[in-house]
Amino acid sequence: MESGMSKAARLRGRLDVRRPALAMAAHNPLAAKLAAEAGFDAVWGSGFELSASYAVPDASILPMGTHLEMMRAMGEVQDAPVVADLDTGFGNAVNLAYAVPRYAAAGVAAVVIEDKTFPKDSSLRPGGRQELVPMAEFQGKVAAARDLGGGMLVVARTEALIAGLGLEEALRRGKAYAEAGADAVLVHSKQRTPDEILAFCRAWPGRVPLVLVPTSYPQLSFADIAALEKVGLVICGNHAVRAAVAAMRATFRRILAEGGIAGVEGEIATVGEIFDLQGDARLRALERDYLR
Ligand code: SPV
Ligand code: MG
Repeated sequence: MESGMSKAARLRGRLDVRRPALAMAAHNPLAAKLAAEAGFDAVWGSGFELSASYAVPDASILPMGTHLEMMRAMGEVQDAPVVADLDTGFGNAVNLAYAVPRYAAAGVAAVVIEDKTFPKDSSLRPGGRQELVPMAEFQGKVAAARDLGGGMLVVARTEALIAGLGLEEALRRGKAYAEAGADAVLVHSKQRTPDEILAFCRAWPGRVPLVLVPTSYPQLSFADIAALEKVGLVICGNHAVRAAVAAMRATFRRILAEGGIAGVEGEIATVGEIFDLQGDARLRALERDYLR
């Protein structure tokens, strides 16, 4: 299996602002495998998706170990680099200093940390609590992740636009985080149009590539983003869990409404497809080679 460091190097080489890498969110290893199979360059180890899969809010409710083990499992079943969403880093810079080597040991290629206070609230939640730590404090977190991350990419995420602090503050923070050693800067927005993000991208001096999560402004296509020549990675932030919820809801309701499972048979994955995704070919090879 390819090491996390090798995946980190591959992802680093893929942060091409003329042809940004594309990451798909995942909440379990099966979703990660499907994202890689579809052709995404990376898997987004989304805190929102993982929280949703436990049916709890994305508000620092799940412990680090739950997220860490999921990142390890996602990396074990497929080859795309895992970009782990560490939220605020599970506390202050000291907490982060203990967390980061564990993510490196789990085979993660990149960590994303955000400049909100711990415990965090979901960026997209209407009326959510969006408070930021002082810029210098977050620079310390970036430095800790860079120094102790064993070669993982460090993506510093500013929530200045989410917190309503405006373009100048978002740019000030983004630049400060790049100076502190971030490999890329994620800038998030929950505006329904891309105007705010486009203004940020155009003003960005380009010292390191940007990362976007266009959930709120889906009208901005990958081609539009590439044309900016500032963005190295685009993250589809929650499309695995939303697709899964829509498909399960429709299937479950239909089975009850139709009084049986025959109607959905042609519309859901076959049992054979699931065997394939479980790695049945490897199981057969192991049986052949070792079962006596
Ligand atoms: C996530 O997917 O967990 C993210 C992106 O951090 S967002 O939910 O839009 O904040
Ligand atoms: Mg998150």
